[in-house]
Amino acid sequence: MKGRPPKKVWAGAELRRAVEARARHLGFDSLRITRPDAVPALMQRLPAWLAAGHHGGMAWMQDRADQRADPATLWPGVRSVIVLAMSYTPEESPLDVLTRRDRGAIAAYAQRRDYHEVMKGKLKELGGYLSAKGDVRVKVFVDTAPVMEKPLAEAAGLGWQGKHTVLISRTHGNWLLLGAIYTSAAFDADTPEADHCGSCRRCLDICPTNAFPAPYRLDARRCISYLTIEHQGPIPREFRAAIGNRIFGCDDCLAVCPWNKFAERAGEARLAARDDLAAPPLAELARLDDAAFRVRFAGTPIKRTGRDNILRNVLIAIGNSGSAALAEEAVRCLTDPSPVVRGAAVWAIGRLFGAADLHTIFARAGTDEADDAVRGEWQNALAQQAQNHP
Ligand code: B12
Ligand code: SF4
Ligand code: SF4
Repeated sequence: MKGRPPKKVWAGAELRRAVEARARHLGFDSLRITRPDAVPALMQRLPAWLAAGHHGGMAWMQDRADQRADPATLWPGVRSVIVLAMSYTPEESPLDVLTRRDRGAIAAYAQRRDYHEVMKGKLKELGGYLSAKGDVRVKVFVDTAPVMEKPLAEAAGLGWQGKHTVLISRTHGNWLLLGAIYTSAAFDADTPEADHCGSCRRCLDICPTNAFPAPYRLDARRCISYLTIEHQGPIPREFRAAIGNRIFGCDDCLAVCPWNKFAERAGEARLAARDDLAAPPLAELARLDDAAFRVRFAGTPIKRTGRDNILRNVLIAIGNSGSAALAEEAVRCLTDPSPVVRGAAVWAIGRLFGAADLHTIFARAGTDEADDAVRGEWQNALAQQAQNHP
């Protein structure tokens, strides 16, 4: 009896071509390959960043830092790292919405389906394909694993880390989302991309909170993206005015990068932007309870930040709006069950009402406040008014 012909196992350039074709078919815009030991500098740079406290409250950045800095510590079987990118070039400049003070500004990457969901499925599919065709082992990562995607992408030649620390490609600008596949397959590594920032410093100069202690370094504690997405509890007062109407993330340093003029349009339909997230009215967002919040932001990265933190951000935007109509929304939020929401409402009211009104509102809705932090916000708001109108 004749057996089946032995399964053909692909390797090297032939395997790479097959994987590249499948990646394109799946909607990836770029694929490059590097070796796991391609960025030895990470072993010093990540600990230095952490030691400076630049990760703020993101304690998970410290967990497994050794694995983050070294792919082979995360998975000893890795011989090649495949880095993939999907483009999400926005249709309009993300800076336009910043002048519409009654609207919320949402970072471009979050105005669409959660890329974790979109990319994870596709990376798994690609990893499965590679594993089957090459008879090799694979591990797939997007964002949440201890993998440093930007330096690996730079080493693989997908682009370079600009002075704003984000990866820029010559064909897609900085509007790229990254993912990685670690594999036991031995591929030839691609050539790293060189730095093309030159003397430009537009991204450093536009940052509203001065979050870059030096070019190529970011202090996340000062970054509006961190403050509005990751930070738990009240946002430090010193940053609230500078946040403006940004309610989720910030695109300022990305939007001004001159390399974006070469950005090709996004190809992956599942990453198409949702119109209702381009400039949502703050008045609408301030009324979202937990259930309505989950419906409104279903499937987007915003959902993970949670209703209370988003309402906190919305109230800060209201405080920066100068709008009497929105001031009433802030007054309504003084009875919100969440102290972080009430505290932000007090700050907004302190910015939007004069001294007499502020005292009246305090007498009506502030004297019974049980939460220490919210009481502190009242004291601060009343003291500020006393200073402004002695
Ligand atoms: C933590 C994190 C954040 C933090 C910290 C950001 C940061 N710059 O590290 C916060 C919450 C602020 C954030 C914000 C954003 N993020 Co984010 N984030 C991450 C995450 C999970 C880890 C990044 C990390 O490892 N940071 C640690 C630091 C140490 O790494 P680093 O920036 O590479 O640091 C380098 C420099 O400091 C440099 N360096 C240090 N010393 C020296 C000295 C010299 C001389 C030189 C040249 C360099 C140098 O070397 C370090 C190592 O390469 C990644 C996903 C991932 N798993 O990689 C996404 C990721 C970086 N984020 C992403 C995005 C889209 C954003 C935002 C644009 C979202 C938004 N619009 O609000 C902003 C961008 C803000 C900015 N300017 O960085 C994308 C970026 C894609 C890309 N094209 O690069 C990623 C890759 C997610 C993804 N899967 O696509 N993010
Ligand atoms: S995302 Fe915004 S706040 Fe953060 S570094 Fe860039 S410009 Fe500054
Ligand atoms: S804005 Fe200029 S300095 Fe900043 S990343 Fe882009 S090219 Fe580099």
